[in-house]
Amino acid sequence: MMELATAAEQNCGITWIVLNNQALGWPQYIQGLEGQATAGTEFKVSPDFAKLAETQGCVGLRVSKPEEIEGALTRALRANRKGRPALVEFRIAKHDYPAQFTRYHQEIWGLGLPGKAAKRRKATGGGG
Ligand SMILES: Cc1ncc(C[n+]2csc(CCOP(=O)(O)OP(=O)(O)O)c2C)c(N)n1
Ligand SMILES: [Mg+2]
Repeated sequence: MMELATAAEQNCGITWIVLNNQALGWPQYIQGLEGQATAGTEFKVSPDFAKLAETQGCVGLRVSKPEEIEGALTRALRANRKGRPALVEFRIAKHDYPAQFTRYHQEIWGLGLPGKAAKRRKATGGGG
């Protein structure tokens, strides 16, 4: 996170996009696919990234609805043009994966299919 202050110090015209789903979404998705408990992958508390950016001299913005996207990006780019870095935090859905994503895990990784995943884990020494 200290790069925020450095970027402000150096007047960098850059924007960070943070996609915050308050989860380690992919691992949680795999836990679900494997019928495991979804342990340690979901967080009730996460930093307010926009505020965090503000405290370090950057412009911090938060997007919670699609109609806020354009305004936030316009503001971020306007700040960038003046040499002020910006961070835009998008609050996004936890799992928004297409059906092909499940097929990929099943066919390539053997996840969610009894026996197959365990065999693969043994062969490769893990995953992720
Ligand atoms: C350097 C490294 N460490 C650990 C992992 C294992 N890993 C894969 S996805 C993931 C969690 C990613 O969480 P996030 O960035 O919030 O993305 P999301 O899955 O929610 O889209 C982890 C720890 C990895 N791929 N690379
Ligand atoms: Mg995440």
